[in-house]
Amino acid sequence: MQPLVGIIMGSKSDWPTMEHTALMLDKLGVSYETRVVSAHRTPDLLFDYAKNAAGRGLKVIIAGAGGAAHLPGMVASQTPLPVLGVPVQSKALNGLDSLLSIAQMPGGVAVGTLAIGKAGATNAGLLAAQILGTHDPDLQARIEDFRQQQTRSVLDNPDPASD
Ligand code: RP5
Repeated sequence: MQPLVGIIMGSKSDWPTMEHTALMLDKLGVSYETRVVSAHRTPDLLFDYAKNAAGRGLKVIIAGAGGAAHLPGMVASQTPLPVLGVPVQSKALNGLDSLLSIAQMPGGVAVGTLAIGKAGATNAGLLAAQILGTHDPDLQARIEDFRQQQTRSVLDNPDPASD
């Protein structure tokens, strides 16, 4: 199936975080591809990937990176597609470095920045699906189902001390 979402990350070590993006897209039935693309170690690949993404049929790019996390911003500078950035939790600074590197874009180049770590990766998948859902009523219905299930699972388990 033609991938609609590109999930990229600065290192294979980001996968335990970014797999939560893939899991959410699986749950919602959205096609995607996954690639390691490093801003610092493979800059030429970054430019190729970003410049060719729209032409290859991708609609949204989700970029996860940690530390000096330039990947989302640099990708956003080279594509008209919406780019969502996931700050990966770093060892040295717990991901605050990643968050600020991704969030503090200069005006004129947009990156939609999510929360640090697993929650951000999960929500990046959800947000990408919601973006695609604006032109896909079936997908929008699946997102509604997901939210209703989530609500039901909270309401059906009101006692935090029970199993
Ligand atoms: C970043 O440096 C990556 O996104 C990763 O979060 C971090 C550490 O990379 P490795 O040294 O584990 O490859 O570019």
